[in-house]
Amino acid sequence: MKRVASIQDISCLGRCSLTVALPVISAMGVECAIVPTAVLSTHTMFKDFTCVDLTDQILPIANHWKSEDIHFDAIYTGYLASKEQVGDVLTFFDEMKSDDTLLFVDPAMADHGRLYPAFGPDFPAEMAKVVARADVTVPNITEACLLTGSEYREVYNEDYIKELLQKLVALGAKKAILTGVSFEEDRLGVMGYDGCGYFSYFNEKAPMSYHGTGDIFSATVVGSLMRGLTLEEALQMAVDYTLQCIRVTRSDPAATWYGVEFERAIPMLCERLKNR
Ligand code: PXL
Repeated sequence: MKRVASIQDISCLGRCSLTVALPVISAMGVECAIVPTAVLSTHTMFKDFTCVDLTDQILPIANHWKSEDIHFDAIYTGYLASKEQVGDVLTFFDEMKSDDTLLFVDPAMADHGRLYPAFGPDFPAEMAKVVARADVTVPNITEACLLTGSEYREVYNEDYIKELLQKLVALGAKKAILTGVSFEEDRLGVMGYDGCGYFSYFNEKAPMSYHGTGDIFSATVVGSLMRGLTLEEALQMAVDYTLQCIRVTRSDPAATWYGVEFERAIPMLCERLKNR
């Protein structure tokens, strides 16, 4: 069985980061070890959330695993708790990455044109150092703009997206995938660039947006890659699964806060992996 180490926070309630990555990756038949970057009572869109930063645990965990000769097929980073943590995450890569370890970086730090509340304006430059190491990175458009110092636009064309992708690869990422891309009113999906060519995949655009769907998308891409799908197949799987999660959640008005009911759509993931 393939083994992934996922480095992101535990938001105790709110279906995001590790409370999504663990069940989704496990359901896909892949082991998911975790390195919690912080423990929060909820994600940071709730007010008055609690947070304990676990920066001081990252390297002790890496050192112990190294002494046990643990091998990871992928290291998948998401929400990091502070800019101080970035250096330790990069050291974690140096310690734990083998030649065949995929570095998958979701620079989860912003959406809808704004940084998440816990981060200051100097955070994106630190996150860019993590993105620079990625084999695959999956920012949304806001994150890509912050990482590359580009102007954020809500209305854009294909040239704008291609330029952002090129800038992400220029940062050092081998392959960049922009999420939340839409060129037609009722279609939403991803566009990617691997340094040579572009690829894209779109499905229906749901009318509502929900918290944590980016984390569901990333976990599904990681799980799919570990199960042997190509990157393009993995992106299709992740777009379709994320949409399915939204479809099964639409009737719940509180879901924007508590995340999508991804649990109810897990059978779809298993069904699509059945014959792999
Ligand atoms: O879904 C991304 C995410 C992860 N972790 C925490 C967050 C967010 C988004 O707001 O606050 C703690």
